[in-house]
Amino acid sequence: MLQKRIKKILKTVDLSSTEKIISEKILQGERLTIEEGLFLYQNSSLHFLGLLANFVKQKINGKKVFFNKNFHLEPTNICIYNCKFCSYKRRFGDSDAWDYSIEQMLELCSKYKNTDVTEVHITGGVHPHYNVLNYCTLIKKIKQILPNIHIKAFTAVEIDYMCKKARMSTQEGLLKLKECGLNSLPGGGAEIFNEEIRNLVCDEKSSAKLWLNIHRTAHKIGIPSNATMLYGHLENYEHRIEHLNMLRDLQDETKGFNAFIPLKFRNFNNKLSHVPEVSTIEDMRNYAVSRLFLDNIPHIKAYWVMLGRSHAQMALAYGVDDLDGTIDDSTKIYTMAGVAERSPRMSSVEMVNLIKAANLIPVERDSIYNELNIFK
Ligand code: V47
Ligand code: SF4
Repeated sequence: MLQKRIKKILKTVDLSSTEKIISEKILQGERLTIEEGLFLYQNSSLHFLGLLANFVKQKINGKKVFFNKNFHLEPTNICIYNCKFCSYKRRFGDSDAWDYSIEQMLELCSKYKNTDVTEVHITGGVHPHYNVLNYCTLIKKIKQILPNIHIKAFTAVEIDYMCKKARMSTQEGLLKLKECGLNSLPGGGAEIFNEEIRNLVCDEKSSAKLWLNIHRTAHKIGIPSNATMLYGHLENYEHRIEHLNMLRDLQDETKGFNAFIPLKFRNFNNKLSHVPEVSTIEDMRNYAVSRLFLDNIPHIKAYWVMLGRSHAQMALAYGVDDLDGTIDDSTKIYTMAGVAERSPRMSSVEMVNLIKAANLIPVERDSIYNELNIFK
């Protein structure tokens, strides 16, 4: 039905021969090549991309749009690295640095006892003093306070450092963390995989190969994860497609990614502040190409804290089926990078209304996309 409707609409539009081939492939469920992905980035209109991306999104997830009830825990903003896009990192002794003790973090978590929050997202700077065993203690104690909470914690970059610090292999470290209560990995730290651009924007942090290997290892031992791409800084479309292709290849191998989250570079108060932020049209085109190219990742997430509420809502027409969570004003990464949302927090009623206003069906999910509440 939907396929027929899209075909009809496409007949009314003046398409190039490549656009005709690509749209036919998408309607038939065939995989796009790197060249076709690049073509979409370089040549296609927002309207064309939106039509196709929305088709794919509806084929995979129908009219459902997912969110969860979550909060973030950011143990520290002290970090050994100096990523040029980062507005968050501080040094020991800086007046706005924080470095919570385990007791302080547990106190923050205690606020969520007897609430319906289902996930804690833990990530922060790469602190020079802490290893896998320190973080194991933290997550074990969180599970004592919040026994049913899903712990989505530590980017591959943090995992890389904490394992090396404990003189463990990545597999040993991840197994230990899993044993202590780690349930999944967030997608951060991927930035952009292209070596040349990665060296320009974050030369010190774990390489693309290491990032991919850590996620590969996690998936193989039963820890699912997300993937991200930081876009809109020094990269070009070829770099973006290269990045998406590396994720698609790994997903073919492991099937361990739940969601892909494009992260728009925000330019406040960092070493790339001279780089203008990309337009909203570019954001929407990027969501749509991601949905079309990543045919094996089930969910495309618009992280509303990074994008703003109304733009996240708009992204629902360009292939996005997930808005992340309620957050409860618990993250500073994007407020420090200059986004308008100063105290990011959305009640589930606000989330439901925002999704319903787009004529879609809000679904509260858990962290691995089991459906908890459908708001018809
Ligand atoms: O890796 C840092 C990005 C990431 C800036 O997995 C910036 O569900 C834009 O990965 N402008 C961390 N981006 C956040 C992250 C994330 C967020 C929400 C959900 C999930 C998930 C993952 O934030 C970093 C980096 O790529 N970042 N600084 C900046 N100025
Ligand atoms: Fe450190 Fe992460 Fe900032 Fe890079 S992006 S400097 S790893 S806190």
